[in-house]
Amino acid sequence: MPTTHHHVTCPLDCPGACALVVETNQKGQLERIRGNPEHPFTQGLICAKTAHYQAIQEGPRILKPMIRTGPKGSGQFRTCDWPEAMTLITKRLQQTVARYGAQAVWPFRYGGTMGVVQQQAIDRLTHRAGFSRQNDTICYTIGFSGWQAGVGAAIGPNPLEMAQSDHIILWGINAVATHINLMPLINKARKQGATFTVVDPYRNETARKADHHLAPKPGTDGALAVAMMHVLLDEGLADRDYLARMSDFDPTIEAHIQSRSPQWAAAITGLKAEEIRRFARAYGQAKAPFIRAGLGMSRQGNGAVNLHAISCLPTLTGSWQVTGGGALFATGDAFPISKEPVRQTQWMDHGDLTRALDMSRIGAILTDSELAPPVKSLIVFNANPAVTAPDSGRVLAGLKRKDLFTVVHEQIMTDTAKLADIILPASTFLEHEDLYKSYGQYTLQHAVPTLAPRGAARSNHDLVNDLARRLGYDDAPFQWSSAKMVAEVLKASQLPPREQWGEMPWIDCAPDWKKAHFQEGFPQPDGRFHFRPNWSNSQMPSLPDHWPVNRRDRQDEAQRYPLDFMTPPAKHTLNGTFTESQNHRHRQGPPHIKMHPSDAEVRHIQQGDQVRVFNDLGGLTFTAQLTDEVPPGLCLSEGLYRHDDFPEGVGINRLSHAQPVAPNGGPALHDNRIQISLVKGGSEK
Ligand SMILES: Nc1nc2c(c(=O)[nH]1)N[C@H]1C(S)=C(S)[C@@H](COP(=O)(O)OP(=O)(O)OC[C@H]3O[C@@H](n4cnc5c(=O)[nH]c(N)nc54)[C@H](O)[C@@H]3O)O[C@H]1N2
Ligand SMILES: Nc1nc2c(c(=O)[nH]1)N[C@H]1C(S)=C(S)[C@@H](COP(=O)(O)OP(=O)(O)OC[C@H]3O[C@@H](n4cnc5c(=O)[nH]c(N)nc54)[C@H](O)[C@@H]3O)O[C@H]1N2
Ligand code: SF4
Ligand SMILES: [Mo]
Repeated sequence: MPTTHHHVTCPLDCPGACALVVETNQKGQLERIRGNPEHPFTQGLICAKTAHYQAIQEGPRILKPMIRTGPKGSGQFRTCDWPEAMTLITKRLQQTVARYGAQAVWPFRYGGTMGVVQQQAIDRLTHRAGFSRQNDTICYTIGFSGWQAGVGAAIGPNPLEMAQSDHIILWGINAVATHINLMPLINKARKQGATFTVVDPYRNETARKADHHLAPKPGTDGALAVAMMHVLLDEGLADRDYLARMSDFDPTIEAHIQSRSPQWAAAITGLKAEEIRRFARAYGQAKAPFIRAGLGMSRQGNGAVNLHAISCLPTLTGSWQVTGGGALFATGDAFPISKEPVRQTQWMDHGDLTRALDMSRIGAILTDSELAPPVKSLIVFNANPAVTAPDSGRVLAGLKRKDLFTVVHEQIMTDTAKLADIILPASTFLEHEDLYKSYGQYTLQHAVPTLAPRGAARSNHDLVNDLARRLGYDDAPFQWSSAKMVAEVLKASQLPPREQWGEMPWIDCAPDWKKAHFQEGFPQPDGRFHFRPNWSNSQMPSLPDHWPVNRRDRQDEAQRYPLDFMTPPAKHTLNGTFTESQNHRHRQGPPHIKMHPSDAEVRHIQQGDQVRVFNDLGGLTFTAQLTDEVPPGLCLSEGLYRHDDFPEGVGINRLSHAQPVAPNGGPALHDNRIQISLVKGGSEK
């Protein structure tokens, strides 16, 4: 049967934004998804998650609007048609607005799809109607705050240059699981003799492939980076001319770094002083060392401070100046994309600026009896906060509130959808149009639908426009098709219209070499890299340093909960996106916690035992996996699970604190403390 090839983009919240080739058969059915070999960054390689996206596309999707019939959370719904659901939603939103004001409505959205047109489509209605806005803190805020403090913006050398580096350092990024397309670049560089180092508290799959693995304690990278700077200065490996020309480096900063020796850092990081010295030398002696800093390392109470300290290293050595050298945290600011046509921020001002609610604190916000006005209506797009937001205990208490009217627009029956009053069927990326930026590479891509929507599924764009019109807003952007929206975005961004892009649906938005390497200045007001971060929070250290504010540093908690606990992504799932795919769930396996044999032994725990993992927020039952991939004192569980994967009926974020991290908020998802005990005679409720 003849096969048709369609060129689309992976929409998932992943730095790759891979270019995909989707094969359909004569009947228009999905046959296969693979990487596009023509795309400069994808180069034909995609992860197994998206290669098996069929399990979502054709799996147990939500196909029709549904209205709750039983008590909240009972899972009892009846299907209905769109007009009935939309009429009801319109009426309920109007009631909320009339009684409590527009800010009592909270459209909650995050990263289910990363497309420019679909992801934040609701914002234009939020702004027009004066609903509560959202602070998008859950993922990027902490890391970006650290990067911005030094470099100034999320741009840097093209990741393709990694192939030309002679020492690649993956720092707090588990690329094999979360950014697979880095691996061929690393392999290419290694064939030419490059060294590959991973800095990560545990021996993850990426660390297993490295030449060197440094495993500092979580939240101690600032100490490691400053001690490395100490060695670099000491041993004449700093580029003083570059420092004077391109940064605010001065004798006070130098004296501070001189006071932070490898011995000092050894006591904090748990690394040996000699190990730190060796790493610093290898870094300083490399001609083109490339640091790729991940988001994982920023999910700590002191994450912003640590990321800033790391970004000082290529400035100290001047390695920004070399092809294959420098550092990269994210690429998003390089795209000359205006989201104005989608988001319409000019409507934000309603006399007073509407309030912005912190998405990571959804639990606290929904259960706050003092909040004025309270959140009375919640519309969830592109997100599964019941699973992905920290402090699940409170999130669930909030979502279960009888007086909260919740609409969830979803592809699959997530734990959040189960708690909705009305569920609306969402189209997948194969069924709707969009433009895709990336936060890990530099192409802008466009994708048109390749498959007909299943059931009555509709895109975010179409749903938002329908809802807006029903609420009485007939402004032009609420009339536009998604194709018109794409055209408007390109026009506002002063980019060529789609027809002029050529055969493949992408254009290169990479900054030119000089800009990417900051040859003519850093994106800071004074054009210099800042060793002095000038944090808005005066508690934070004024120079690169170790900042002991993590949970381990709090005496009371450290004693009661003696183990560090992290929950980084799993290889075969992506946040909550594949929770309804048996295929992906099977690959991930049931909830297990990695612990060092010595931590298990003192607790009389053996491989495969059921264990109770708990802290002040609550407890969960896991299967113990004894392994020296984690050092003594650190436990971790990879990936997010469905609530019913645990006997307690709550997911992993039951154990995560939601306290905002300085300076700009965001949860320290990999900075929690726990105690573990053996479950005798089965699991507890
Ligand atoms: N403990 C712990 N918690 C974490 C993390 C961690 O490492 N540890 N990681 C955090 C991070 S980095 C992030 S970014 C967040 C992610 O948090 P979320 O954004 O909530 O999670 P996702 O699973 O990416 O996407 C949510 C949902 O969007 C739906 N969806 C996909 N496409 C569409 C669409 O076009 N329209 C609509 N309406 N829905 C769609 C998917 O089916 C999915 O259920 O989770 C955070 N939570
Ligand atoms: N397979 C898969 N891929 C994904 C995702 C997924 O859930 N699954 N999620 C996507 C999303 S939304 C995001 S934001 C990215 C995140 O992807 P990454 O940037 O890779 O971030 P994480 O996976 O959260 O953490 C990476 C590593 O940081 C380490 N780490 C934690 N704390 C510290 C620390 O203090 N110091 C150091 N040096 N390392 C530390 C963890 O052990 C982990 O191995 O991945 C995306 N890709
Ligand atoms: S690596 Fe990331 S962007 Fe690429 S296909 Fe997989 S999830 Fe999508
Ligand atoms: Mo994320």
